[in-house]
Amino acid sequence: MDIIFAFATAVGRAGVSVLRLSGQGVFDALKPVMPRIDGDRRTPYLADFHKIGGEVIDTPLILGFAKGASFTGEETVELHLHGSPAIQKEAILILSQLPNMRMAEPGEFTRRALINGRMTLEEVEGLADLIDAETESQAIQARKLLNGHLKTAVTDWRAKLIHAGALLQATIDFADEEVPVDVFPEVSEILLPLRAELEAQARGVVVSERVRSGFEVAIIGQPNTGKSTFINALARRDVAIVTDVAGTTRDVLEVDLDLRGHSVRVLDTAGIRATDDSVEKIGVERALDRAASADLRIWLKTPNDDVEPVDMTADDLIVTAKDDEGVYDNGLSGKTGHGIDRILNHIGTVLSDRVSRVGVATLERHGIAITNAVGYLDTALLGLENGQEVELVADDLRAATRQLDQLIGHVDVEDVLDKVFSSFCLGK
Ligand SMILES: Nc1nc2c(ncn2[C@@H]2O[C@H](COP(=O)(O)OP(=O)(O)OP(=O)(O)O)[C@@H](O)[C@H]2O)c(=O)[nH]1
Ligand SMILES: [Mg+2]
Repeated sequence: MDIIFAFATAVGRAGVSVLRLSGQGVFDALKPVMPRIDGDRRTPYLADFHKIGGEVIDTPLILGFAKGASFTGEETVELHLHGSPAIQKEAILILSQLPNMRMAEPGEFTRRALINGRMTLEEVEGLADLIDAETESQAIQARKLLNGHLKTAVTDWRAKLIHAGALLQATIDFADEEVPVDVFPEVSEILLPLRAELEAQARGVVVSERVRSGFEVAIIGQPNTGKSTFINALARRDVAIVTDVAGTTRDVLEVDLDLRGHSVRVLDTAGIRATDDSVEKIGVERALDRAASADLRIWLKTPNDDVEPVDMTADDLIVTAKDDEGVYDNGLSGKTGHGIDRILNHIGTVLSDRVSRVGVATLERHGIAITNAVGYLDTALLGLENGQEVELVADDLRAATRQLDQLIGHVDVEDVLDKVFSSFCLGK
């Protein structure tokens, strides 16, 4: 296998920049450009790095890892170079000229870690998610995967399915004997709670997608209620045009914020009213659409405006707009900042509550497999109820087990791998 190399740190100006090389024989392979390189010596040391037959470009700190003791499981070297774009370019050029060495593909180090049994598929997915994480809730979710919570749960679910299957099998095996045993109540007693648990997990996946992509919070209300002023206050910059002309905002404007540890996309929308202006009309339609599909709505209401602009849910907020003096308990003033903290706290609480419902399954792939498993369980339960042949019911349980197996990488791993690794950054 080739020796692969890539920067493990972001490329660009920095104090230090770490170049990682992995592959059998990497220490010897580096000798032509680093004569003083010294195997997998435990302690870090300095050694000159020079062009082939040319001058020294840098004297990096060297960390050597023996086979079986590195991230990839292969012999690995880390060169801690100065974080200069010029040195980074030169280093890559020099290494590319050495035999059996090439730049790593995105995710290739992790792929090798998986091949060499240093990581499980679940850990790989968790790592990909963790590297992408920008907010606290995204990181918490990723660490669940990385720490093997899903695997523990799947092992438990599998055991239940296998237990139920064994009970059914017993009725097949002892069918000829005189003792008729009715195992069906016991089997449903195992399967029904399992079904409920799996369904909850599948619902959690939908939320976890939102954790990753960002929750949408729509600001809505009649024209001129201060929606754009409010989003500007949240963003602390002039995102939206503010004028005293009713109907200023037409397009939906989006601002991405890290709100109390959650990734949130706040939407400023056109003021909702009946209008003959064709452009404004489109804006109002967009406002209604986006408000309906948002995770949360904040309605900026004036005291004489009583018509709900869209269907509001229990978590949505109704605030009294332009309450500069702080007269109302639910008041908001984008001008003075009154009420903003209360609104942010509310959004934070609602989202934290939703995030807490995310289970151990967090990726779309998990949701699909679990939903499929629930489908097989439903068929099995229906079969039991209708006195279907026990063999057929047992088949459904096995099919459900196979779906769950996919979660922890027992089957179809290759399909998943390409998708996972393509999302990795270079050098991981
Ligand atoms: N006193 C006071 N005036 C405000 C407040 N928020 C906005 N305004 C004023 O109200 C007018 C409309 O503000 P916008 O923020 O453009 O209102 P909007 O809801 O985005 O309006 P449309 O985009 O037309 O729907 C402007 O003149 C703002 O200066 C507030 O909290 N207090
Ligand atoms: Mg506006």
